[in-house]
Amino acid sequence: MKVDIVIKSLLIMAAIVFSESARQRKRRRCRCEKFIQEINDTIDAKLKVFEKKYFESTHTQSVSATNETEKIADLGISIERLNSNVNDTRKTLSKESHALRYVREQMYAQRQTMASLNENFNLLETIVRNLTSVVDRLEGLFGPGDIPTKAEVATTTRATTTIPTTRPTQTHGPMKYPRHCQEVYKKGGMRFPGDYYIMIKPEFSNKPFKAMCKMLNNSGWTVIQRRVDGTVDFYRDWSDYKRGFGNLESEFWLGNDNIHALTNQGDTKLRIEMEEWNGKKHFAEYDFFRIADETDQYRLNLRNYRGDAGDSLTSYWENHDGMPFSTRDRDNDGRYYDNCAEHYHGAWWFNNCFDSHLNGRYYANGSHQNYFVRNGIQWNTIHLYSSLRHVEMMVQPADNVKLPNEV
Ligand SMILES: [Ca+2]
Repeated sequence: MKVDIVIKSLLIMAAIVFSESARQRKRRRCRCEKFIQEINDTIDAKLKVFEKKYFESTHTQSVSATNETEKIADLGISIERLNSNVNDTRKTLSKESHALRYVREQMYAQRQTMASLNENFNLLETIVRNLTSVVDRLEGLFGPGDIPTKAEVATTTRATTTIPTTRPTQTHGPMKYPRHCQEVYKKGGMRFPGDYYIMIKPEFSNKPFKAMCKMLNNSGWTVIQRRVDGTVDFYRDWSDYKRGFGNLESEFWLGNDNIHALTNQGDTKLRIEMEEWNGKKHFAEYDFFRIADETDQYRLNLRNYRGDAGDSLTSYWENHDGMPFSTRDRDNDGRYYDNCAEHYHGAWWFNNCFDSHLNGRYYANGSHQNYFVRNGIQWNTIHLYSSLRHVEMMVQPADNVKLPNEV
C-alpha cells in the first residue's frame, strides 16, 4: 500500500516537472543567452589584455635583441683593434729583437777587441819582464861600472808619477850608484812628489838593490817598509827579514842587511807615516835611527821623537830602543816566558812585548780579535784596539836641511 503511494507521488512530481510551461522554457532560454553573451564579453576582454601584453613583451624582447646585437658589433670592433695592436706590438718586438741582436754582436766584437788588447798587453808585459831580466843579468855579468849608458835612475815610476828626465851625473871610471834616495833628489832625479823605483847602493853594501824612493817635503826618502793592502805575509823567519821580501809596488820589508847599510853610512833619521781606517793620518820622526848588523841581531838605536802620532818606540813603559830584532824563529825579546813575534804574529824589536808593532797581521777592517790578541799593525799612541790601514817607514840622512814650514 505504502509502495503504491510512493510511486504515485513520484509520478505526480515527474508530471509537474515535465509539464513546465512554454513561457517558463522561453524565459530560461533568454537567461542563457545573456549569460553566454557575458561570457563572450569577458573572453574578448581577456583576449585584448593578453594581446596587449603579448605585443608589449614582443617589443621589449625586440629592443633587448637590438641592444645585444649592438654590443656584439662593438665587441667585434674591439677585437679587431686588439688584433691590430697585437700585430703592431709584434712588429715592434721584431724590430727590437733586431736591435738587440745588433747590440749583442757589437758587444761580442768589443769583447774580442778587449781580448786582443789583453793579449797584446800580456805580450808587452812579457817583453818588459824579459828585458828587465836581461838588464839584471848584464849587471851581474859586467858589474855596474862596465855598462856605460846605465842610468842611475833604473826603472820606471809609478803610473801616477812623471818619469824623471834628469840623468844622475856620470863620472869617469866605475859607475857610482846613489847611496840613498836623498842623493838622487839632490842631483835632480826626483823632481815631482810621488814614488820612484831606483837602483841604489849604500856605502857599505856589497851590491846595488832596487829601492822605493819617495819625494816628500822637498826631499828624498828611502822607504824601508810599506803596508797598504795585506797582499804580503809579514809573519816570516829571520832569513826573510834579513834579505827582505815583498813587492816594492805594494808591500815589502827592504831587508835588515839593507837597512843596516842605509843607516850606518852617516847619521840617519826615520820617518813613519801612518793612516787609520777612518782616513786620519799621522807621522812620527826620530832624528837618529840606526840598526846594528846581524852579529848584534840588528839591534835598534833611535832617539829624538817629533810628530803627531805619539812616541811608541821610545816610551817609558815599553822602550824598543836598544832591543834586538825578533822573528818567529829567533826569540830575542824581553819577555822570558814566550816569543813575542810568535804571539803577535810578526817581527819587531820586541821588548815585553811592544808599544808599537808595524809588522803585524793586516786586518782589512782594522779590528783585532780582542784586546789580548792585538796582533795587527799597532802604534799604541794612536790607538790600542785596532790595526792601522797604511804604514810607510822611510829613512834619510840626518843632515838634510828642513824648511821652516815643513811638517
Ligand atoms: Ca821571549
